[in-house]
Amino acid sequence: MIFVETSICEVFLVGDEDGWNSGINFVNWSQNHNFTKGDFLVFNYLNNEHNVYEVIEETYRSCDASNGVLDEYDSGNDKIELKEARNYWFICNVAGHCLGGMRFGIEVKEANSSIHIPLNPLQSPPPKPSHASNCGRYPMWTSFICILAFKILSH
Ligand SMILES: [Cu+2]
Repeated sequence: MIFVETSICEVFLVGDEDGWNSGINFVNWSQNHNFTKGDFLVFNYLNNEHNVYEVIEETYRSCDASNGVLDEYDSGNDKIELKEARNYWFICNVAGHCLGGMRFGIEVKEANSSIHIPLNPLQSPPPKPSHASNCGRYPMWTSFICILAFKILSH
């Protein structure tokens, strides 16, 4: 398999099959993935129980969203494109949830243009259900199919 990294995106389902919920260690989750500019995060949750705030680091640390809020999402199925190579910080702003662990920060890196050729493709791990590739360069409906595909895979 040969692919050019700049032409793909990955879609990360936050919390994997558990989704964006209480009782999950999202710092652990975030540390198990590498994020590249152009990738997407998908937050799945019941929209009357949680929400997603993109905040500055200080707000992430304090869990006090009275300031430092960059964006708010509450659809229950929020797909957020990581458009810039920088740090992103996310919290749930339902009372107590951020302090209870519904928060994480990620470092989004610039895409590099190197071509990857796995030395032994037969031993490559199978694709994980939490991400799908080849979405970024195609129209939105293709991204939707990507999401659909990994939703089906993760059930
Ligand atoms: Cu919450």
